[in-house]
Amino acid sequence: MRTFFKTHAIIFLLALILPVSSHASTDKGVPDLVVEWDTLWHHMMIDITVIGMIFAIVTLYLMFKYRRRTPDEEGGRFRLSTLGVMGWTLIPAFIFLADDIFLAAKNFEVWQKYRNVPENAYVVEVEAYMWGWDVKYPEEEIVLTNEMVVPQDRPVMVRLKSRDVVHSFFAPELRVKWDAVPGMVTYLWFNTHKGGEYLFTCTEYCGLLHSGMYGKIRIVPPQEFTRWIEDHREKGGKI
Ligand SMILES: [Cu+2]
Repeated sequence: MRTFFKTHAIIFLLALILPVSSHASTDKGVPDLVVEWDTLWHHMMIDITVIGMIFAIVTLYLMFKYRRRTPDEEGGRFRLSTLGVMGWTLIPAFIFLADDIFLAAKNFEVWQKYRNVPENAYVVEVEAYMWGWDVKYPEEEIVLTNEMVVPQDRPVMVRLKSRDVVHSFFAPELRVKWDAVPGMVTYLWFNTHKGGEYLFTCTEYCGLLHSGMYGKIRIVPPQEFTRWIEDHREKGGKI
């Protein structure tokens, strides 16, 4: 029995320690939300799997060991010592609780980064409506519909508004999602390390054409972004 608990402890500790080493942030000290979320997600998956498997194996083992061997067999007297009872109750409860608290703390850490916008963030305003998105560049007087162009290697803050009902801005690959609520200005921010096109979509059911309420985020190199801004400013903003 002692080796059994020892194996428990070792597997459990390994599950807790291993993913920690994969934590990373960008060179400029701006946290990488994609890495942070994924690390937390893997952490939770590993912990749930390891703990779930341990409990499933123990349950199956006990079910097999104490199975009824003949149809008329009656259960015999079997009593655990006080220490045994305490051990079987407190140790599993402690494992669950310790892991829960550990994950909650990790969660809180990621949450802080998620809600604290880096200082040098580029600000874009997004107004949601049934059924589309207006993307505004407050300093440039440029307005796009269902499209956002942002510079690479600079965090982007999105100020969210809604013209009518509750919508929700979701960019799955960038690991960000937040509600756009009428009468409120909410916000989110994301990293732009990798250039390319990313989907953003509405994830709050908002009526008939909710499923068609999506657009793309284009992350382009800084020089290209400056050129793009100048180009559209000359055209009088509206596109
Ligand atoms: Cu919507």
